[in-house]
Amino acid sequence: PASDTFLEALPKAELHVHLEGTLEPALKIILARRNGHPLQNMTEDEIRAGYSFHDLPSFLALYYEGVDLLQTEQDFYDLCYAYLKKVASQNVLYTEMFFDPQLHTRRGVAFGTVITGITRARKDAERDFGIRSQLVMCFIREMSAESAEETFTQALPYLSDIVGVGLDSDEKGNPPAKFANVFRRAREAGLHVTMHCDIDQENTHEHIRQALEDVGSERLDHGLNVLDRPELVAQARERHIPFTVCPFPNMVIRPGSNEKDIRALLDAGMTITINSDDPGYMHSVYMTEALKLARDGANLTPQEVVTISRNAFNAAWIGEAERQTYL
Ligand code: ES4
Ligand code: ZN
Repeated sequence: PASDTFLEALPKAELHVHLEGTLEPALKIILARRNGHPLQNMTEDEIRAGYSFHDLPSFLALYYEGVDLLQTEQDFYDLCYAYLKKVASQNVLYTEMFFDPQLHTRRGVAFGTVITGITRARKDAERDFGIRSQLVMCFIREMSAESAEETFTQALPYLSDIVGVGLDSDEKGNPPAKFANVFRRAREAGLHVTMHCDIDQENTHEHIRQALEDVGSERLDHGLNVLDRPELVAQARERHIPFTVCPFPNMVIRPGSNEKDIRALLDAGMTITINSDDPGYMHSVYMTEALKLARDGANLTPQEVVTISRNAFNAAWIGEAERQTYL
């Protein structure tokens, strides 16, 4: 239909995608062959058949299995280059990509291997497809605060390649305040700060409050549970906090969310963006498909879709001169 041409052609920015979550089954097989991993004997369909999740822990189990296939600098290059090539074809002009260095360093892959491969892919993809990208380093919230601190120290030689820090993985029992010191260090080093406040987590309202009031989060990744608390809604509105909404995991983890929550966020005056999250594990729902899910779920008008897409360029961690080239 004509409206899908509209979504395809729309200039887009993505603010919530986990690079390791863009690993498609086809690339998994290539990496498994390259690195002598038993998964090399599976077909893409067999790999996909194992992809069912119903909550954050069951998703993370899948995601962590895939992460182990990434070994060499070339592996990280191929992962990042494939994602950027794919979304450039969807008219994504700019993307801020999360990566999870601790999932690699804890199994013996050097921090430098990870970031060097990714950075080289970013440069090549910009040259080849014109797509601009930046990196947001996430801390793994079920790992210790000390591990996050060590990771930040490892990142110091590479800070010019990192625009911000985030917080992801298992939220249960792991509030933002656990990482207050490392986020303070990151802010002092001039990095931006965001964090996941995932869907329907234990103590979610306290986590959102801490993110906004105690650890200086400039955005909320997911953050849907803000809707349960008028005082959090008011704070997010006053501070113009952008929400990175991800329609695919919404649909799986909180059925009806795209119908109800997206509209409720808009009605409450929240600034929302639409994003893919982990497209390799989510039926290859990249930006165009994520926008379709949001539009069809919440009955967004074309004007609302345009506004939401512009929100992402406005919320992007880029200079004003670059922003003007997109708007
Ligand atoms: C994630 Cl959706 C989501 N939430 C928390 N951690 C993650 N890591 C990758 N995707
Ligand atoms: Zn996420």
